Amino acid sequence: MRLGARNPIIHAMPPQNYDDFLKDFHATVLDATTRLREMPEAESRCKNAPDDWAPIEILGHLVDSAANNHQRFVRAQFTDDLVFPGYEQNEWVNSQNYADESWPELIQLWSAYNLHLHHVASVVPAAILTKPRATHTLDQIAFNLVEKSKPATLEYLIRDYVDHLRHHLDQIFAA
Ligand code: NI
Repeated sequence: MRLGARNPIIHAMPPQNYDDFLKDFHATVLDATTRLREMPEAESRCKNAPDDWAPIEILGHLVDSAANNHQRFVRAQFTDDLVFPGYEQNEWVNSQNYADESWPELIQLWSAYNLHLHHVASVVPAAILTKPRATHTLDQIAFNLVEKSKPATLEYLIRDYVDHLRHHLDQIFAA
């Protein structure tokens, strides 16, 4: 479901190489930006059920995800571990009242933030990207969780971020 659902633990990295992954991430952001702009503002505020997020709230959640992961992607470059706090997703969405924000402005923010994260992801040195991190919290904060006993990498975290982003874009466009 939309709120708090987690995918089962997986360990396999997607078969795609990192350069192709980055190209697809960029294309996803540009394509979604176009499609979001085609969605009428009234539709962006429609909920399927009272407890569901409306599309504008899902996009707000993706801005929160971008902001939290921006911190993680940069901080991970100056530390040996991948220990990061999570964030209270529903409280973040509710407290910022995304449902009353301007739809075109939120699309612009989401799009620009993700183009920057694409840039950040493309300039991480390969040695830092693939360095195994024995200590991490990806058993709690990842979308596709990693067992505490298995090492994690920044590359995994970045790919996992985009996986989560696509999961929620699918929800928006399925509405
Ligand atoms: Ni989510």
